[in-house]
Amino acid sequence: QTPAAKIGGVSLTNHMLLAAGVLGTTAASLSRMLRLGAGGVVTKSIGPEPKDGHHGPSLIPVAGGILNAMGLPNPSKEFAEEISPLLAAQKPVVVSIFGGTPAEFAKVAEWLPTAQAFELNLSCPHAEGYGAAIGANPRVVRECTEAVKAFGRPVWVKLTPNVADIGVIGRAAEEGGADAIVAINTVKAMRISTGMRRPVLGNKFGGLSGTAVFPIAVRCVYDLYEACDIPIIGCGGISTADNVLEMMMAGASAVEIGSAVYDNVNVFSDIAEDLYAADGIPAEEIVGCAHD
Ligand code: RRO
Repeated sequence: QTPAAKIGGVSLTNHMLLAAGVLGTTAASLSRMLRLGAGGVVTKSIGPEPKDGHHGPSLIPVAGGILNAMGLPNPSKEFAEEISPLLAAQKPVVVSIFGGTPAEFAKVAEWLPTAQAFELNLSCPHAEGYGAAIGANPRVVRECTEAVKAFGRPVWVKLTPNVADIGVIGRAAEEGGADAIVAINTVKAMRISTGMRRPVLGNKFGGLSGTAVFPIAVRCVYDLYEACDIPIIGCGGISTADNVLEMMMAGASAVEIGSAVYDNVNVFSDIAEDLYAADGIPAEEIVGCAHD
């Protein structure tokens, strides 16, 4: 049994969404992940102008995960148009958007009048002028949230772990009217090639995802559950049903899965088999129970 769940204003077919950025760059791949068992999907982030991204190498496997500095590559308005049939079909598709100012966030939101919900990317660790560069400022987080909330759709705000107190940023999103918080985006990180004597990534540093960051994500969700009164969606290194339960115990009402999809495209249905065995999970008893 895979219970449907309404989280942060979005009706999901189960508690697990595809995280932004991973296999979310085309309408076809988003549809495929829904067919393969994702309870919802989040698109690759759409920005106010087309962007090529950083020069390579832009994604490398490291112990316990993946290090990336893609550089927010996206075709901007063209991608908004590409996914509009999917949105019109009322699929559980959350549209990730980014900008450098509240006005730029609003510009992108305006292209997507049929979006089920927006996920504001205020958390990419290697995006000058975007992402964590502005997502560490509570005032900016509140203003960007307000600017998109004005379109009358549910707004989720994805946060960076690369701040001193993630609860402060979560509260700023909540004050701006956010319907949910997503935590976490990738952890700022780098590797150096000892043979080449230079950083491996073309951008020098990037963001770490995968099982290595799971304990960081659990801590962030735990902190946010104490600080905020809106639903939290846990993200970061989840690859098993037990990881999903642990995230829920920290305070997550749902989760997003990214890196694990690279290893196993059936990860959603595989986890669902364990998570919903017998009578499913009593989510209302589990969420936040580690705080009791
Ligand atoms: O495109 C990227 O390089 C990227 C983004 Br937008 C993000 O939010 N997080 C990340 O690790 N990479």
